[in-house]
Amino acid sequence: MSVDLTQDLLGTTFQNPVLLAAGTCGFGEEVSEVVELDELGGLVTKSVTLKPRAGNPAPRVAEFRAGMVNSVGLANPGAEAVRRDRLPWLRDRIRRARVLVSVAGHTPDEFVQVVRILDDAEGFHGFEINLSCPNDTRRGGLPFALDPEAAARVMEGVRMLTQRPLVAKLAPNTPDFGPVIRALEGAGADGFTLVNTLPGLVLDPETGLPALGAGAGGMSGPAIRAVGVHAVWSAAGHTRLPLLGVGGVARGEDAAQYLLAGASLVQMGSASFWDPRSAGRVKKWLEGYLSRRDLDRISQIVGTAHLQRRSPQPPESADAEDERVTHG
Ligand code: RRO
Repeated sequence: MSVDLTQDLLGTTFQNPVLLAAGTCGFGEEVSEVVELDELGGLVTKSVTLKPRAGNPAPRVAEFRAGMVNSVGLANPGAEAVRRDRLPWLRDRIRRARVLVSVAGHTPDEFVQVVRILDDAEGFHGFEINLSCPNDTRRGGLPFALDPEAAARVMEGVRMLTQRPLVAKLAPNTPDFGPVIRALEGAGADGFTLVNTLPGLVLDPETGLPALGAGAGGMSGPAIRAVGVHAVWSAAGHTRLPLLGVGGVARGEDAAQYLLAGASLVQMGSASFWDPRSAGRVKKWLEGYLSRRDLDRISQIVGTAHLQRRSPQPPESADAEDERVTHG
């Protein structure tokens, strides 16, 4: 039986729900030798700032058993160069995958200026507004996503400039997604990506120094999957706007968790660094998953975990007891 992996959201159709996450595929061209980009649902570019940024000192990534940390420091060529040198490649080479351009800045005005420069260019569908970079401390305070009022100022500014879909990328380290989701929805967001990396530190016990040149960084990979799935699950209780899940998706089973929790799309980051073909495998696994369940459309599973929530019950059988111990 053939199954339908398409997802309709953000004013377009994604041919399947598997995207490459911001910061893991450059502007597409960098990975085009090893990834069949037009087979993906889409990709999100490296975050673009107003001026070029050189980024942080090396090493910029370090692995550990359950994932990796990065502190790239927003290295990118700046908005004018992205418009001139990068978007034309995407316009000419990408037909079926949908492209979101990630936008970052130190101030609401920087986001506005980036969107102003890029908005009428070709080669992309919408913007992912990165309100949650953990490695950009120049603002001196919290990432925008942890300050609902500041986040809303960014969103209001960019909303006034563009008709394109605006997806806000949120931070994982918040006790409650409600306030920031309400603020951003009120300011005109069209959807949410959950989650960016979680602040983390890896030390080298031999040198006593951080493994990353910049010190601390953002943690990603399998270690944050349950954090991301929980974030999507919580966000689904606060909004009916579409959700994009990201964090530790390496296999089809991981993507399925995000979809069941309420994500319409998933993004892959660290896993596609480690194996560029992993996105293709996730897609294939999802097809088999639907067939095994006699379902014909991927949209049928989105958010269904909320319908099936088990009410807590005391164990009645030996099996139930086993289960409780296993998960305890
Ligand atoms: O460039 C980075 O260091 C970076 C960014 Br903009 C981000 O959003 N998340 C991350 O883990 N690293």
